[in-house]
Amino acid sequence: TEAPVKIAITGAAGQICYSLLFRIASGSLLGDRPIELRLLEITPALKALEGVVMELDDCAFPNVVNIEIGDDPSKVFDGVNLAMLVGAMPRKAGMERSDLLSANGAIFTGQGRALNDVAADDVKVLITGNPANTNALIALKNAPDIPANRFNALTRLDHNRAISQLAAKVGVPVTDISHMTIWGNHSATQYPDLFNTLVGDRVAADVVNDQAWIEGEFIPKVAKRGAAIIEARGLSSAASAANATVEHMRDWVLGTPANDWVSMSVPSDGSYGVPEGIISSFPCTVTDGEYTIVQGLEINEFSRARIDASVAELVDERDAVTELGLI
Ligand code: NAX
Repeated sequence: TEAPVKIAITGAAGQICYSLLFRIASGSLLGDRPIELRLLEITPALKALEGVVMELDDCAFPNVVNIEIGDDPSKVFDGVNLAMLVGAMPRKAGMERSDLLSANGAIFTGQGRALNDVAADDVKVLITGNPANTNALIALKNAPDIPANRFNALTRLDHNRAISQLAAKVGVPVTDISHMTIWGNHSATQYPDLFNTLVGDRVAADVVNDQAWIEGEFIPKVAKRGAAIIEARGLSSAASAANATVEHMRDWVLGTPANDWVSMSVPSDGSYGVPEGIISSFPCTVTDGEYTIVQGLEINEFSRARIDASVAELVDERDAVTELGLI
């Protein structure tokens, strides 16, 4: 029998994981491959996590061969092949950005070191917890023995949001949209690029043919969708974030569809003038478990300015966590 894939998930008693764990366990990630879940929480949340595990047990999912929980990353991450780092410290009222970065820095330095010490050699690490790109950079820098390209951050939710908004605008099913790209940071500065996106076989920006809509409605709507969900639901997006986390990891492991790409935040190799040393969102394809940044796309003047602005924010965050001694 096949050895189970060991999957670590952090923040396992939280909102996103209440959806994510059941998607993974039911086969949305790896189909019917056997899996073992390794769930990490902080000590006060372990009781709640036990309740979530009771519910997982009650689903009697055939592919789940074992579930372990704990509050010590060096135990929970032991031998893991995939790690989804969802748990993070949310920004609270009155919190400065530097407070947020240091609170999360403490989490992601420790988890980076633990992965470095005990994860399987083939580990892939996906960071969903915010600020996701910079948290991923902190984890990567604290895991010197793991290749840098095994650390990704999530911009797939933004990617999916952009597809959905565009499809609604031009009145086509989402399956008619391809080659969407989110560039930059998972933040309000992110840039969803309609100049390389296709609607059928036509450039989306030409189909829309309305630069005012692109700048004044589309981009802000995608970038501020998280806030709109909070406004409507009273809670931040969870099921859609879980879905995006599953899709990113599934595509990273099993490959992207032919003739399309997805948005992944990956360590920059200098492509498209994005400086090395930050984790930024790019159009990527995946074959045999290795992603490649799509090369040769045209970047017009408008796109250039938007990408540069988001990248500048990532460079600022990198500088801030460097100053705090986190990387
Ligand atoms: P919740 O607050 O519901 O859950 C987070 C859980 O993480 C809590 O149970 C907490 O105890 C746990 N946790 C905190 N520190 C931990 C640590 N050191 N080790 C293990 N677990 C720890 O938040 P939820 O709504 O699930 O969101 C989780 C994270 O995803 C947040 O940082 C949120 O900002 C981020 N998001 C990222 C998105 C993205 O597209 N990249 C979109 C959705 C979401 O906003």
